[in-house]
Amino acid sequence: MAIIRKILGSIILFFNWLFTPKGVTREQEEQQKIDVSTEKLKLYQYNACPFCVKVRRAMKRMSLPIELRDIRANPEYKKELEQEGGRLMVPCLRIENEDGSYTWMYESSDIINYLSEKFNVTD
Ligand SMILES: N[C@@H](CCC(=O)N[C@@H](CS)C(=O)NCC(=O)O)C(=O)O
Repeated sequence: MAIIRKILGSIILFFNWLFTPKGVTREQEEQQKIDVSTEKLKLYQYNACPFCVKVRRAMKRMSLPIELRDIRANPEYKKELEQEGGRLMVPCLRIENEDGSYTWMYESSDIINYLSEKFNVTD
């Protein structure tokens, strides 16, 4: 089972690499504002997870440089996700609120919709 998952993961990553989407181009000033705004966002994920690939591709299309937190490579991120997010499921977007608290958003489609609305990009 682990081998099948590994093979499928490699195939997904290969096609993702082959058909890497193009990002939107913005005026430098506008992109800089977005870059600052995305500092409040962290995506908990791992490389070969198909739902994570879906979100990463959307981020690429929208040119959003959101920090990726690989839960397989870093046990601290895994612990944070499970203990603070409440569930060990990826992808999960951690959103830093105005008051410093965090909102943990699960579900790839919800994350993509949130990003499209926040950054005004139709994905
Ligand atoms: N409906 C979810 C599915 C996410 C999902 O199944 N993620 C897998 C990895 S690819 C996972 O974390 N599974 C662990 C679990 O469901 O507890 C989405 O679209 O984000």
